[in-house]
Amino acid sequence: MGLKRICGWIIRKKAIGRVVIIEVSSDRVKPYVVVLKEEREPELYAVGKELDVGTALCFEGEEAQEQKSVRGIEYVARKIEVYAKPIEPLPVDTMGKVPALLDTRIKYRWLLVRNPVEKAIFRVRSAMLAAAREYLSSNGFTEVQTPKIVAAGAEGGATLFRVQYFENEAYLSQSPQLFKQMLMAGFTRVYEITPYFRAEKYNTTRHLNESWGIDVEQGFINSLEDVLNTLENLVAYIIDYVSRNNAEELEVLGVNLRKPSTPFKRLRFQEAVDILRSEGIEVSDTEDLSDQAEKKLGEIMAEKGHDLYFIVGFPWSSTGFYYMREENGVYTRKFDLDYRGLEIASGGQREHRYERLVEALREKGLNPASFDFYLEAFKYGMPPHGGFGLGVERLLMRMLGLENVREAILFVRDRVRLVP
Ligand code: ATP
Ligand code: AMO
Repeated sequence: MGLKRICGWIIRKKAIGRVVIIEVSSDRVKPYVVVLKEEREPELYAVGKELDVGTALCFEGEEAQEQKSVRGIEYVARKIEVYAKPIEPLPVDTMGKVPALLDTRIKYRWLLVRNPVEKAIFRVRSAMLAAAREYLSSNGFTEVQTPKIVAAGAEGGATLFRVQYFENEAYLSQSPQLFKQMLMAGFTRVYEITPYFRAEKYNTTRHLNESWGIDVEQGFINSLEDVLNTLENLVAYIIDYVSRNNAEELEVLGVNLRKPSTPFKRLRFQEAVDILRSEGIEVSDTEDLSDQAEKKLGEIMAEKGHDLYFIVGFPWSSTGFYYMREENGVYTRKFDLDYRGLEIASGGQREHRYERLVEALREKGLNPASFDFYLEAFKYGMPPHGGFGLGVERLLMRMLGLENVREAILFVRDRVRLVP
């Protein structure tokens, strides 16, 4: 066993007779439980008795022979060093016994990460990204970084945040889309873990104004299937990785995760429309599925045993300019990946032929001149390629059964939040 030094914050203190029990939150999800007995360690007992919840300390000790606490790992301390005492009582319950409203949780997230549930969520988030990096790098993808201050948006003008860039108008990047495609001029596989900045007009449980994506692009593809394979294997790998490495987090959160089986079900967009119509849901042939339609489809697919499923072949009228169109021109090679009725990723095969791309920009009412920097990359040997953006918060939300996307990001940027 041996002596160990552990640092953290007191989240609970209990005095029973001549024993003081303090629970210390550190980087593990379960607290360290330090039992101080007047009889056994009178000096430490005297120190411990005076400490308040919120104190930052380190202790040296060893795991107790007999583990009696159900809440954490019991330690016998040999030394306690106090680093900082709270100057006011804490505004929230860091032990996690008293549930806080979402608004309070968001405001005090930096303090509540002392509590096992909040800590567990963000440790799983960290593991998700580690898993993604592990999967992608071991499959030959190069991690890249692209600019976040840009001259043109990839996902339409409506959700762009403007910034003054010296004498020019610029925007915050909505998506690394254009840049990851440009890199297909010299890499065959890239990925980026990146923020998306979007001035979403709606206040929903699944939209943030600053969110994160795992963005992938791969070249020399034979068909869209190559891209779908990458995404389903990536998602299955992430879920499996978390289920193997984060047992303690999942236990605290009461979540039972199992690796989904691959391949995921592929549904044509038109099939999805037909299914929904047969259930009496009104859906358009030319527009993206509504929030309600997405949810309903999730229920129908769950009944058939599909938690995760692709919707492939969105109509051209509903997509960005960069997706490859099918021969008939009506449908595209754009897909979504939905997880229990929530879109968690979107992607497709791109138009890599220069003339067609210019035509597509015009058809979407965009000025090709504003995209010169992007179009140039298609002049010198651009292979067929495709990719996707996988929403980190949305995937985490579904994996852990969270109700609001705001629970899946440490510092929330939404319509009403610019601090902390
Ligand atoms: P993407 O990431 O491709 O933008 P998404 O999942 O973010 O997809 P949106 O495309 O932004 O979803 O929204 C889907 C549709 O739902 C849009 O037509 C949008 O107008 C509508 N919508 C979203 N939130 C609300 C809301 N709170 N009230 C009404 N309509 C909404
Ligand atoms: P899309 O716009 O669908 O596609 O974004 C990809 C994924 O990112 C997540 N996401 C968001 N999550 C929270 N709040 C938001 N405001 C938000 N916006 C997007 C979703 C979504 O599925 N360029 C394409 C990707 C590609 O084709 O490669 C794109 O950005 O989970």
